[in-house]
Amino acid sequence: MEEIRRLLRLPPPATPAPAAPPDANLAIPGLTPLYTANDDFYRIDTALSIPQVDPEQWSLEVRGLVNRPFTLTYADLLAMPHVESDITLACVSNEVGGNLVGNPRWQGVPLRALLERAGVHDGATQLLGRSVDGFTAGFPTEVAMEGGALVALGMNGEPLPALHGFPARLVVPGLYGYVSATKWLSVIELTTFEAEAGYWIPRGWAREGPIKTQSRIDVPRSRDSVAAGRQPIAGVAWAPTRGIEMVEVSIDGGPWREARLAAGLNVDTWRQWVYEWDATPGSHTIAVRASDGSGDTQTDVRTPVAPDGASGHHTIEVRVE
Ligand SMILES: Nc1nc2c(c(=O)[nH]1)N[C@H]1C(S)=C(S)[C@@H](COP(=O)(O)O)O[C@H]1N2
Ligand SMILES: [Mo]
Repeated sequence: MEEIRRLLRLPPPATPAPAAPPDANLAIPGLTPLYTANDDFYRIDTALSIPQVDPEQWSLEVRGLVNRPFTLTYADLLAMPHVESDITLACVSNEVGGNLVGNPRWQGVPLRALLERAGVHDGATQLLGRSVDGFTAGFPTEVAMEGGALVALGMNGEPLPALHGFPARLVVPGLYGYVSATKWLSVIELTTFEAEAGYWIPRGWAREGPIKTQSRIDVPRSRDSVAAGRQPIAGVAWAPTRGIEMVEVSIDGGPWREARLAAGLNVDTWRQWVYEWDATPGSHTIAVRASDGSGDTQTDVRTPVAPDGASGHHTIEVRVE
């Protein structure tokens, strides 16, 4: 299957993503890159072996509470106008400071275009994605209608890697993957939340999964030793659909001081940030918090990842020599 995939060419997007502004990338060693490479992108799978889907045998069905159900082949999807967009995807199981988050450039067909073609009934409150492997994930139909959500066929300029859902998956800005990002997608079903719950819901996870505003310190690493003097503290912060407005850093429980934000790509992606610290010898605690476009600032209340995502400030310890 990898042979077939490697020979495929995605069409040039009818709506390309804007080029990243040059000041979206802070050139700081150790800082997370603005775009996450496919090979570095985190993976979450319930399937024990990765589905190997032959795109010639595969199809995508849109059905359920719709006026005009239909089925598309991979060739049909390639022939439709594609949109390119940068969307940060995060896992609900990401611990504060964790790595289960990434920011690729996706390419695909707007989910809304498929729903408009199908004619969704008023009572269809839930859009449930079904995978060839039996996985399901559901989210409010109105989120799909707001636009931004994609049936993604491409990731960073190439067909989706098998590990990330080839030939097609859903990507929905602002929602954790467990309620939205169905890989190896085979059915888009318009239904209700009462009729059927997605895979993770009866296993103790919240029915709705908006991504919480989060920030992470990448530089320095926790328990690093650094030299006294000017030392950048840098990382990324994300609040998909709301955008990041401010990032602040606190040293040893002192006052919150504003970090410098790199330019943003759009409200759906993470933003790099840096704070120039005048490091003095000794042991120090560094904490970060972000404020989003709704004017909300990250709470310092620590909650576990279940049922709806971790909260709290990422905090690290460093030694200054
Ligand atoms: N078919 C299928 N799709 C899935 C999953 C899965 O286990 N199976 N995991 C979901 C979860 S929990 C997340 S966070 C994202 C992760 O996508 P990735 O593996 O490409 O990072 O995919 C979602 N889609
Ligand atoms: Mo996840």
